Amino acid sequence: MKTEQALAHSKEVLNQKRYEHVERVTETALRLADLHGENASKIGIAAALHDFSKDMDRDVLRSWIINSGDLPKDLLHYHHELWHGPVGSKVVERMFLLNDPEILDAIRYHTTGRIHMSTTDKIVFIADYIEPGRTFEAVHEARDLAQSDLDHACRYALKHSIDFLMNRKQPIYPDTFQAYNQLTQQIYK
Ligand code: DGI
Ligand code: FE
Ligand code: FE
Repeated sequence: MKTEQALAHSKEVLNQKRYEHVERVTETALRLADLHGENASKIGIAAALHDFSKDMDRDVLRSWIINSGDLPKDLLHYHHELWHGPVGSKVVERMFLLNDPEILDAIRYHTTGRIHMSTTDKIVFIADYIEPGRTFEAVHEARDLAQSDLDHACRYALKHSIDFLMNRKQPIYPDTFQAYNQLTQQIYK
């Protein structure tokens, strides 16, 4: 599969606004890959498919989590916004016979992050956070950091997501804390 084909697949299942977001995330991810000297082919596909399951019905997402052997059931006890990444990785694996763990994991963890994120995970995660359509206050600093250092940028985004959720009295999924802790310890050791 190529990035262009992956985008076409997403276009078929997403509403127009969501698809335009996916296009911007893909462009941003490709630019970051180039900037940081990473091979862009898998990063482009992962970015183009990262929200593939975002418009799926909530009950369908729930049943994928219940029925697919290796998705953690504890997701069901957290915000339903967290479901589309893990389920999306399973859906594209099944639909397109995609079996590359680098691509599937970047899709799976694009919302929460995880401990020891791969470079592909980090680029898709931060591209989703900083794409040009994002307007929240922290985005400016995150954009600057993403130019120079992906670890700093992801740590900054995770910190702001955790702050944001805590201020709204929302729980934090453990993968998000683990990603934040690991990057913080790595950077400030
Ligand atoms: O799918 P997108 O809208 O492009 O972005 P996303 O996949 O990053 O979705 C993020 C939403 O998930 C955001 O509104 C915050 C919410 N959320 C709920 N619980 C958690 C969480 N985000 C993180 N990182 N960790 C959580 O525990
Ligand atoms: Fe998403
Ligand atoms: Fe997204």
